[in-house]
Amino acid sequence: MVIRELHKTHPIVKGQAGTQEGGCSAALNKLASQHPCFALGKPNNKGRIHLPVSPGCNIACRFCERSINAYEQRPGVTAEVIRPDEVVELVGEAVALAPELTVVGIAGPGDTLATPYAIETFRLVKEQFPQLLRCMSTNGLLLEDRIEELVEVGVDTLTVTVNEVDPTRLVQINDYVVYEGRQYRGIEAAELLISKQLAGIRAAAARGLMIKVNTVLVPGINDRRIGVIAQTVKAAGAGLYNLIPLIPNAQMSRLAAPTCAQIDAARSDAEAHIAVFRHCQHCRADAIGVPGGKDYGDQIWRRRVSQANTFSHG
Ligand code: CLF
Ligand code: SF4
Repeated sequence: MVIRELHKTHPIVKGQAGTQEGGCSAALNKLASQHPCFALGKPNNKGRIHLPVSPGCNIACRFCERSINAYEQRPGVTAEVIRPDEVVELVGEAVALAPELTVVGIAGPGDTLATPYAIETFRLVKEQFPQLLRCMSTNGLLLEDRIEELVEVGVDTLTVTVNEVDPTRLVQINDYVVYEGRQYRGIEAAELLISKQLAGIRAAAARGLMIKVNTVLVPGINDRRIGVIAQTVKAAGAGLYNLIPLIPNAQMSRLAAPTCAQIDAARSDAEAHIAVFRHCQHCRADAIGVPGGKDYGDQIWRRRVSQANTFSHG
């Protein structure tokens, strides 16, 4: 029922069959030409609009530094956080300006499931722009718990960030986890996060969602573990894998970013187990346009600011 409804809206994901290998790769091939972050081989020149509606988070990655500014080009940064009731106008404006847009994504600046706004936003986007793919990025802590709602609001593609599958290493990357009102630290937190992420991937795959896993490549912690991580998430139902090189920030500001050789080696390790996406641009949480190509962010956000000023002085 769910898969049928999804196909009715997006014929390009027709044939997707959850964990079944053949169906999964057929869906991946279709997405490869329509979704900028599922392009295998060359970039496909499609675009995404990120809606920065999710300010909070329920875990603490040691490299995370969420910021409100207009200049940094990295995840976790947005010029402003917007409300779900602002998105229909914004997406309408972006679609009129940018014919390349095929995807509405929500990627922060915090976690999309730590607050209710992403699900609320996808519900509105599904009603008003059914032709656009709906893409959500999450740390996966609440993925299994919220999977039915995600299916209901028509999320098509998911990115789950899994930085380790060994709790003794994840403790070096993750500071704490807050789940059901309780804070977990150390190994207990790492074990909880890993088990919730893998259960979430399995649940999403069983519902026919296409899943990409992102791993932040942290030299000295997980750079030699990418084969095991890729193999584990593939077995759970992920169809695609992407490495995000560490941007040294926050508690990890003294670490070195991975070298090109380390990134290449890690991608090869992953590719032995799962298809690898190679065109990631470490997008801002409010990015609009083609990743690595034409960018409409300035036009859209500046216009909003100038309209707001006109209104307030007006
Ligand atoms: Fe956005 Fe992420 Fe969806 Fe793409 S970005 S939520 S999957 S629509 Fe893409 Fe940007 Fe890399 Fe993300 S290039 S950071 S992988
Ligand atoms: Fe930051 Fe994302 Fe990690 Fe949350 S899940 S702490 S927003 S990097």
